[in-house]
Amino acid sequence: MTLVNYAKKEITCKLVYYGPGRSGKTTNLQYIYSKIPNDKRGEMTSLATEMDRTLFFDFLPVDLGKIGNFNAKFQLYTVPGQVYYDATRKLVLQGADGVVFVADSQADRIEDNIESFENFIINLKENNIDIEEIPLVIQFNKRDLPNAIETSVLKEAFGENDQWEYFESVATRGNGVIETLKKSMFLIMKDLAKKFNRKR
Ligand SMILES: Nc1nc2c(ncn2[C@@H]2O[C@H](COP(=O)(O)OP(=O)(O)O)[C@@H](O)[C@H]2O)c(=O)[nH]1
Ligand SMILES: [Mg+2]
Repeated sequence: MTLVNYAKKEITCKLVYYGPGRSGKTTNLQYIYSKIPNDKRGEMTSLATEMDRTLFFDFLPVDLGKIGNFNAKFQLYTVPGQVYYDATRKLVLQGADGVVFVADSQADRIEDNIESFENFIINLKENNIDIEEIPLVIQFNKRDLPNAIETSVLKEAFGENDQWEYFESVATRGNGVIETLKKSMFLIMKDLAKKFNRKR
């Protein structure tokens, strides 16, 4: 849910990184954290297990962009991908203004991607978010691995939609990470402008 603070001229948006376990969501946020100047970001909070898998979520506030004369702040979250953390995923998705779905390009992960995407659709519904309305960027990650399958095959697996944007990435090297983030922020701001105009 977008928060607008008129006194401080500030708009706060929520961007959620969704996807199956180990697809590279936390790696995306770590790279973003490393690239954003100190004064434009808060601390990254990760609640992880010993195994370095995200237990609850990662959280990174960034302070970027302007909408009119308002400062736009983005709160970046990741969800835990493992099947049994569904309640946490649903909670993190609550009030999302946009989603980056991080898919694992490896051939043996295709089922996991589809399962996670189906789970995403269910959790959107449970949060009363319309999949046709929410700004969505699908990121095909791990393009560096030899068993990465063609993006056209991956696209088909998700069901193509004209409104969605697609990016290829190698999150460990940072390739495609900032591009994905920028596109997602752009779509969210465009969507917000549309909503504000509708209200007037
Ligand atoms: N080869 C390769 N490994 C990656 C890439 N992105 C992430 N990883 C690795 O995949 C594992 C899981 O990444 P993580 O970000 O924790 O996944 P999450 O569960 O989605 O948060 C880690 O060992 C990462 O270093 C990538 O683009 N290429
Ligand atoms: Mg993680």
